Amino acid sequence: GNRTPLIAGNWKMNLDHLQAIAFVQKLAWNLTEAKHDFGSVEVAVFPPFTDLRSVQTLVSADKLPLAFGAQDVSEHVSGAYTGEISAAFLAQLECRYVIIGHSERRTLHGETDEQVAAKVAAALEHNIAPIICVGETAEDLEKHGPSAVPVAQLRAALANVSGAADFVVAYEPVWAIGSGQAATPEQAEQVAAALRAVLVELLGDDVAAKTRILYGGSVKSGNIAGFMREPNVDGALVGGASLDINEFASISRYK
Ligand code: G2H
Repeated sequence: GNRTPLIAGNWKMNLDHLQAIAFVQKLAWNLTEAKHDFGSVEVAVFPPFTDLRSVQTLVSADKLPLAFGAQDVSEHVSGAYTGEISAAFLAQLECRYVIIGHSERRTLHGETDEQVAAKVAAALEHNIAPIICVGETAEDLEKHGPSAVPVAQLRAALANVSGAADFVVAYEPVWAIGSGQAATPEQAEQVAAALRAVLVELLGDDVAAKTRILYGGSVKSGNIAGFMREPNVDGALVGGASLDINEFASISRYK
């Protein structure tokens, strides 16, 4: 297809700002040494909020070919929201992306579909591309089949989106997250195809054709190639394996 694949490293609550600087420098060096073509496979990291200023400074000073973004954003503009981080703040830090609605936010912090939709709108307002996470639990899978819950979550997340919005979708089956038990490429493709059909229906052929759909959940260097062969899978959201420089570089160089 004509979509540039995206390999995204979700660090979760790992690597402090000094570790982040060393990590990003080494990752960029490793990939550059290996002559990675950043134009044909985009590589992005998602550090904790407190690392973003350091990463921004390093990336801009050294002109590193890496993209970066945040792991969450507030749905509010500003005001009395203790502990929250606005999309405007992330835009000032030059975040290209922001992960929204990760299953850990939904499960551990009770984030609702409505909040996800509001966060998506807040990010787009500031020209930050949301990475909208959807996925079913093992129980959902048993009760409703493979794509019903992710499809419903995507519809809800796009409630405030119209026209040619720039965003990414990440399909992350909850049963595959951090479990070592990834979905099969066929399972990922089945749901990714259903999600793309939702994009066609809600936003039209052009948006559906250019929007990247990532697979996430126990992605490693040993299983990435299988996912990337699927026509509707355009990259990966990588958790645990994104914390190892060589492993993450190998995933980025799956070709
Ligand atoms: C899913 C994924 C990254 P992991 O949470 O978002 O993590 O690769 O560790 O399963």
